Amino acid sequence: HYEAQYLDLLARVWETGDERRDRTGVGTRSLFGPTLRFDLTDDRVPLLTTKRVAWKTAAREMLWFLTGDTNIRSLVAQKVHIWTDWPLARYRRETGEAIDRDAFEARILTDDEFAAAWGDLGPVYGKQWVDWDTYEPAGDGLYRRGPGINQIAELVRMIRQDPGSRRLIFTGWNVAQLGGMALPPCHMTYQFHVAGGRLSGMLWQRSCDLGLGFAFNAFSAALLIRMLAQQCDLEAGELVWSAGDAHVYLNHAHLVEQQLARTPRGSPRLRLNRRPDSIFDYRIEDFAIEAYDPHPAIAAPVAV
Ligand code: UFP
Repeated sequence: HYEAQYLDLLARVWETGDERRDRTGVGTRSLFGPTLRFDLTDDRVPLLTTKRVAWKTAAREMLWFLTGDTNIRSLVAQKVHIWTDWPLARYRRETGEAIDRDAFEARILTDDEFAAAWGDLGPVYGKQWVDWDTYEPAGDGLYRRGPGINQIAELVRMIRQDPGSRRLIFTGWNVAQLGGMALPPCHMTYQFHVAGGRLSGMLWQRSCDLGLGFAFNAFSAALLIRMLAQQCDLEAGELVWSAGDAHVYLNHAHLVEQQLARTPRGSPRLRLNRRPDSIFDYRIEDFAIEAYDPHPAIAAPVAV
């Protein structure tokens, strides 16, 4: 079963990983440099079955990336709460106000100025993916803004025109802008490869929370490969997932124990219901998951 490699990694990190303090103060066990491979042919998708994964949330986030939006407002409007903790923490820190999460999200939704001031995450994924800043010399050692680079549109163009290219890459790791981001990209660099009419994708994730992040990151990457393949008239091949620091948070012991005690079941399929005009025109209704019969969800705290 495709999930066995993930469960093996989870066990290996938990049992042998280096235990250390981390940026969040929670503490992790960590291993460096694992690679997992997932078959994407015949609509296969690496959706975990040893716990229910909110795949629509991940899909909505992916669509949000592709719009270039970096404000949590449109996510919150779709009841996607995965990015709220970072702006909420900043708001509490900078104002000293002990606002709760629901009240914060309600204000983000109803108050335009508040959303603009507190809902933005800085130049995170979406900004870098579709509007990477450029600068042009303007004389006297000065520079002016050039047109933004849409890495995703460029990628689609390149896959279609030169599928044998070894430069089918996009990245969120804009070194000059890392400081302004609520969180520097975790799933940071994607590379693609076409062989035998199939598009495969590799994701390099510098940092992976195996208990929470992985389920989303692997599904999202597979979804993106499927959308790109469809747009380029290719079938999907394989997802190769590689991490730098792969870790389990010390407060996820219950999650590790429960998931390792469960047996993966079934092989869900991801169907694309429609072929939109471009990579930027997908909607949530375009995606369907079939044959998904997972074990129950497992709640676990997110380290901010
Ligand atoms: N993290 C993921 N996947 C993501 C994401 C975050 O696993 O898509 F946005 C986790 C990894 C790490 C934390 O535990 O969030 C980011 O912290 P740091 O920047 O210190 O690596």
